[in-house]
Amino acid sequence: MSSVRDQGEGEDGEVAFERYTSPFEPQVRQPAAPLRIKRVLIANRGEIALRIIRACHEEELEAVAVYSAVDRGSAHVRAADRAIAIGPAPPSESYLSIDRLIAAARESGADAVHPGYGFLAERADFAEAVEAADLVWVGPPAAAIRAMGDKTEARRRMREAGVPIVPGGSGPLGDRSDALRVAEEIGYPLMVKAVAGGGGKGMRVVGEAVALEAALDTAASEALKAFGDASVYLEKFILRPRHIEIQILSDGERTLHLGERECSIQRRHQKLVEEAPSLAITTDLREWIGSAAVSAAQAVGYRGAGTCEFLLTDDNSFYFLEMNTRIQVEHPVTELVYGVDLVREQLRIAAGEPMRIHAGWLKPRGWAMECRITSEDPASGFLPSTGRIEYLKVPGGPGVRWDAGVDVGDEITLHYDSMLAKLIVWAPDRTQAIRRMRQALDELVIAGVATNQAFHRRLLADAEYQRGDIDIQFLDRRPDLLEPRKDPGGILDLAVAAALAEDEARQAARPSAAREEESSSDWARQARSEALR
Ligand code: MV4
Repeated sequence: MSSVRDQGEGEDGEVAFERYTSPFEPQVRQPAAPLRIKRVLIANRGEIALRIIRACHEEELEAVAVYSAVDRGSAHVRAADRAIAIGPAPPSESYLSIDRLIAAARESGADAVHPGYGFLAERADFAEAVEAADLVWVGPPAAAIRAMGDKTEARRRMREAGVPIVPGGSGPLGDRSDALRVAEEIGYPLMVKAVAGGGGKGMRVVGEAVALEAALDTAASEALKAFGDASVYLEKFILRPRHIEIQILSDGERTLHLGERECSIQRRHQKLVEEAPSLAITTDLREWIGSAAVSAAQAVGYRGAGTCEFLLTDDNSFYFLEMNTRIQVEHPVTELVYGVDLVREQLRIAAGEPMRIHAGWLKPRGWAMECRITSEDPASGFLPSTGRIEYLKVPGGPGVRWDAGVDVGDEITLHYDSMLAKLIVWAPDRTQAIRRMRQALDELVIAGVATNQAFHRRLLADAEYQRGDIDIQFLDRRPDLLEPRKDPGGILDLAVAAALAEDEARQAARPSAAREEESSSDWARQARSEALR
């Protein structure tokens, strides 16, 4: 079944066999015995809660959902075996409340807790509270979360483990003269970063010495506001790198990597499209960065699924940035090219089972891409939009996966993250994956709330993107992809206004009984403006 020839390439590199749909096949063995956990509480909402519930059911585990007042009718609540109300809409009183989540686990008789991503996923104190309540934590050891959460501590550990880090300071900065001295050593341009940071908060680029003091002040106050810790450190600024991350899995005995994800397509630190593998990575480079990531995980005693983020430059230098000690939003692209269910492996590892994968079997096959569909309107600077999902047509067909936590009738509010769904495709190569994604985006219809769907269509149609000419500044250079086509003369707007006015005049002239209902005239209006985008 899985001889080398079947896997796509013969030993001489010739293509022996082409796969058109999914590479998902038994790279993993079937469970030998029931797991020692039986019932998992999912301390999350939306698509990741649903994703974890599905994995639980495949492992024959019961799934307990939790929900805030506005999530009572959500898909994750309906999919679970049981659901427990944990409070009102504000996250601080529900999905971020350690006490309420532990109480819900107790009440439901759960014996394990999966945090998903976001919310409490990377809070070492939550991991400890779960274990103190005699529950199995489906995540890495609290000590590993803590070590990676402190960026200068992480850098120190990485240096000791021989993992390449960005040249820079060895610890938090002291006073002004200390900062100037370290800065001269590193050279400009450099970056001021928050010790407690991550995800881009409390970060400043400094081009020359005169700008250092102001940058230190703003970074420190931003860091204090965001993390309650004002300490900062310095790093050399890496120009135009790619953002490459490596998926790690460890059962405490063995630590393996499952290759890279290319995450350079982002706007203001929010990833929009991810793919696996990366065009920038050869088989050799994959093993070099992969083994650096394995060393990084081992250096903090990692267990479970995790991701090491790297910056990769044009000359193939790579630098460890940080480790995300959780399952990530973009994990599906790795699942599709490696044929491994990462969430099931997380559950099995947490239950004390060995991983069912082996380094020798792990070889990326084909190409996977993910578009994050958010309720953000490119036409208004990506402002979050709200409303009821009035209509939803989900794309389908071979190699198309739709991971969503929302459904028709759901109200999209401003209480939670704006990601509605992830559209993921797999195809035998990148060109076909792009084609498949474009077709899926053409099939997708979401009405009632503005989304970034049109942005994804512009991006995937772009020649530069198709060539793979990307780095983390790609979208900064291409505002034309972010904003819909501008209509400088306003001709289109005028034409639409004239057509609508004429239409309204005609309807007003009709007998009232024949007049369309209000909602359907809104529909028509929306359809017209969509068509003209
Ligand atoms: C950098 C960098 C360039 N040079 N560090 C952004 C979030 C945080 N994880 C680290 N980040 C960066 N660190 C040095 N020394 C550029 C970024 C960066 C970035 C990194 C990954 C993905 C997107 C990014 C967008 C802007 C800046």
